[in-house]
Amino acid sequence: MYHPLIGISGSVDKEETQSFIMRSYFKRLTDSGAIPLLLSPDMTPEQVEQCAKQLDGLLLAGGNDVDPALFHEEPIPQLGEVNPIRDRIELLLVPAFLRAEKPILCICRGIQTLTVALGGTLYQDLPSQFTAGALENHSQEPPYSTPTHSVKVAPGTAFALIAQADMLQVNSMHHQAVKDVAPGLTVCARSESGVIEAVEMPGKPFVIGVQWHPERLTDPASLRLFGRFVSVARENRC
Ligand SMILES: [Mn+2]
Repeated sequence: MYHPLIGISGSVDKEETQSFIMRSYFKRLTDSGAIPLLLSPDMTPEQVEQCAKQLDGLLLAGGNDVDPALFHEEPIPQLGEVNPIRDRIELLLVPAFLRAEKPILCICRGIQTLTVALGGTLYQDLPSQFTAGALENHSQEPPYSTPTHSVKVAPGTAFALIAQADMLQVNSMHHQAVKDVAPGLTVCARSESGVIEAVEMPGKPFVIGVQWHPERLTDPASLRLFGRFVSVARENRC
């Protein structure tokens, strides 16, 4: 069986000496039948275009905050660490993989990057900016394999077909979240108090972003999310 090649955009440390990825992304992709490859954050636009053509899919992983300048806001005091190297490469990767019609799975920071890349906005910090009702705990302590809040799945979405449930129990390690959904994206899950927890791009074979960390969960819906991503990546190639 063909093992699709999945490019992963990883983290760059503060000192800008290391590119790295949490092993749980590698492990879940490998276990799902893919071959994950960590991408260089220093590629030129031309190199990114070639990646999008030759790889079978893109995973945008978790990490630090997205620079609010990218959605035309001043930083608030509660903004966390940002990284211009990572912001730059991901804002090249998203449109290139979309143009190439390749599947994209966006996790945590990934849903935020996808949103900003397509013209949406973020809450820079949920606890200080999300005022629409009581908040669930979106910043849980380890172990991250334990769900901490529920999400309501929007019926009729591609994600609902994968989730096969009206509600999911998810983990939560984020203080930012999608505020204004980007044009072309649809909300497919929200927390009880209305925080956007998943989006998708209708009309594409697989462009899904989730605010939680399915690579750390072992419930059937999380396994199916990776399974579907990898099978779409394989179908594209074969
Ligand atoms: Mn959450």
